[in-house]
Amino acid sequence: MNCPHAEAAPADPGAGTITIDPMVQDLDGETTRLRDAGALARIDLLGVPAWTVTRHAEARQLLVEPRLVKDINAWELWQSGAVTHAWPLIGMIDAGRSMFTVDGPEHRRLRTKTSQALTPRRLEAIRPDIEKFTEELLDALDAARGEDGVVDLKAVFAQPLPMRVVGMLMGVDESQHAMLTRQYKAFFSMLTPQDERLALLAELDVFYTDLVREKTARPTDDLTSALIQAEEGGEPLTEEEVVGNLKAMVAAGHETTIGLVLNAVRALLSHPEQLRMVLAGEAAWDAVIEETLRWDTPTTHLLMRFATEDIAVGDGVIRQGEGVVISYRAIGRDTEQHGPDADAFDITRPTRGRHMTFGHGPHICPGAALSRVEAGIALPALFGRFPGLRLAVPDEEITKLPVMTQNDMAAFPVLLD
Ligand code: STR
Repeated sequence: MNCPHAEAAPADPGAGTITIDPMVQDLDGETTRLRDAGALARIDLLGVPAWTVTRHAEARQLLVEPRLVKDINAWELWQSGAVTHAWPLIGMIDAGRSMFTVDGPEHRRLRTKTSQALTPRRLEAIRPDIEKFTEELLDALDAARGEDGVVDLKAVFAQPLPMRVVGMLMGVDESQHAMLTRQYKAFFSMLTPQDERLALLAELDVFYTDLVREKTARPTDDLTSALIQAEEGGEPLTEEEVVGNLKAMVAAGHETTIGLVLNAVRALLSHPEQLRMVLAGEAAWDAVIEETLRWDTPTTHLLMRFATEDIAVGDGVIRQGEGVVISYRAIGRDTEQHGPDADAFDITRPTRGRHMTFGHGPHICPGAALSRVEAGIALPALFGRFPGLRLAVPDEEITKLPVMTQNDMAAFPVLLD
């Protein structure tokens, strides 16, 4: 195969292949097509072929499969030079050495400290801080109302809250939050030219390396300092490893929780009877959070894992050297797992908690409990302060950003009362 992401028109991906739309014009349609294509589907990612897993049971199998690894060097298209840094999605895979990119015993070494810092018990200590950030941002929301009463719930509330939380955890100064938000927005957007994306990633590397050096010289009470001081299995993490973990934590902690909060608000506003139930105390906020995680996952596609041997899945085979994506949004809509009405948002659904949105196996999201705490504070506080909250535009006018891996709204204009 020659350069698959060349400027020229992409080669015909072939029959049975689903082309993932970089402009995300019809996410629900794409999710349905993926689910209906079978447990293992062929996809095209900007000219690069891959497999994706679209069903719960098969994903569960593959996520504990030791012959499926994160190391990009196991990818035949990378080894052959068919995929290079010119491919716009390369930053999702070639993200530096961290718990996100390493498997096996080394992975455990890279991850232990972080997962220990994010247990439900440890998180109780920062609950008051999250509550305080939430109240401050609700005040900001009130104040940001335009002449017409409209305010963007994303820009003013859902986006800054997780950044403040992960910033506090990792020791990133508030003066840097706006810069990071801007950089990640450009990183994820497919409208950003690839040379700009590579340049901003290099800038972020400098920023995070400086931060790690600063925390090495003057440790403070944050997870970055703890990672620097950690000795897992007698071996301290290298600077590159601390930087990698810090990057992964900030990117993941910031980006995904925005989606969780906004998708929950959107689902409730378009299902008023269920909103009424929660506000009347007839259903729990936890039920809203779990059903949102299942029905409208913040991560649409997780890139990527590579087969070190041929692996049989369902009635297909992933060949050695091929790449595998996990399509979490389709997995949440699996009718085998959630019943024939899997496409319906229903907070009373018995299987709402039996989703796999945080993954499974060794790489299962270490921030899962944190995101539940954040959403569990933000949602009741938002509707408590503004019980008449409603969309300022028809729901169909809410558009997705051109982001291939994340489920990201462009904006969420609301009226507060
Ligand atoms: C973004 C770019 C970067 O510098 C580091 C990472 C590693 C962690 C990744 C992150 C990425 C993209 C979003 C991810 C996150 C882990 C969880 C999050 C994939 C590649 C999810 O969307 C689940």
